[in-house]
Amino acid sequence: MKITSAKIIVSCPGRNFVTLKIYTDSGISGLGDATLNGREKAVVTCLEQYCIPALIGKDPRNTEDIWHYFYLGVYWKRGAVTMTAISAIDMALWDIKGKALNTPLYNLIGGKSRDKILVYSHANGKDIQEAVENVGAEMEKGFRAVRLQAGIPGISGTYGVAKEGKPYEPAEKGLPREDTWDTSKYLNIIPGLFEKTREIYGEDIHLLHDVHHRCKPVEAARIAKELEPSHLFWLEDPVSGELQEGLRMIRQHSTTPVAIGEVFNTIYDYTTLFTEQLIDYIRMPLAHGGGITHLLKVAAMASVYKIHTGFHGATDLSPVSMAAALHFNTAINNFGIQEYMPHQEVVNEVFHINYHFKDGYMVINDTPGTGIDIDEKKAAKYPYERASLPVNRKTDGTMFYW
Ligand code: EZ4
Ligand code: CO
Repeated sequence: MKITSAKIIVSCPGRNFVTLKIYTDSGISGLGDATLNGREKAVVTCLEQYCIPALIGKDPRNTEDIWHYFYLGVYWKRGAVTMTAISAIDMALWDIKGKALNTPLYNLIGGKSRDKILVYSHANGKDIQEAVENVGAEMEKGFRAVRLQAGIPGISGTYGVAKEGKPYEPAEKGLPREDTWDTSKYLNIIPGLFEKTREIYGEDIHLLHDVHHRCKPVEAARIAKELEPSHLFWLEDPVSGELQEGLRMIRQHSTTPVAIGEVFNTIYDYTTLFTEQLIDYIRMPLAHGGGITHLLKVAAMASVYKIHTGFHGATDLSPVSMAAALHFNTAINNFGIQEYMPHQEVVNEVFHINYHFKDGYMVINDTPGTGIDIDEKKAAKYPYERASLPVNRKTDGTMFYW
């Protein structure tokens, strides 16, 4: 079998998605998600100019060799743009492999460890009261795990909190919006949010919280410690992962489980975190962390250190990513939980999805490969629109770093 061509489909059904489609001489094609929120066109260029020309003529079944060809062949290893391009290629090749063997992806990587995938949804509100009410709404929908974020009084536009009842969407059209951030105000609010939530709903719901890398180690240790009585499922991205050592202080002070890595892209971002058992969940998704080939290795190493997966699953990952993740989660033993932020209805016009939500879990069909399809005519109806994630300044105007 040989790769004959590849095409990139950029579409904006409500938000931007980049999809790689690889064609072969056997008539089988495969799909990979190449979406990198706010940097979509950089990945398009990387694929178009550098990767696709080198793919033509290769045997698509050689996923391991092709992964290493692109990882090593670039010389400038790693980085979000390069790794997203490699991830998309890898995902598409595993899709082709599954279709060629007429079997769902999960069968190629271990078969079924489970029939359904535990997912968590998002609840947020402009203040504690609204946020707490929205946890109840998610529980009514059947979710058994909910990520909870609340607006912070005195801070305009808290990241992770929807505006005026709209569904939460991290990127906004145009150039980055500038928000204000004040960590001390944030630290004062969050423990009370969870205390109130537990008071109302009890212990029979998993609660998660995302810090979005906003704390220094000592602040993260404080919030993790103060949240201990609320028994979180996890505290996400408590500090930025640029310094893996930064996670040590949190561990020294609290038993709140920690998840990190939605912005990581290789196993080398995790080595200290694994060997010192500084975290409990890996967030690095298939679309940014080197695809199935690399995440299988990351998950295997994590399992040695009793660490589970908890893949990123925000709306800026396309349904192609979600389907691939559900196969992956079906197969591996050390799966923990999957983030599930439902896409807008219009996304289903473009992507024909093969999974559904039921009673707190996702179920994936056993169509061969990843089993997802794209309607290119519909995709063309929604041209790319520039969108950006916000940046933050402290109340005195300084760019917020930590
Ligand atoms: O900020 O997907 O856990 N989920 C998150 C997301 C991310 C966006 C970035 O593109 O933190 O909301
Ligand atoms: Co996050």
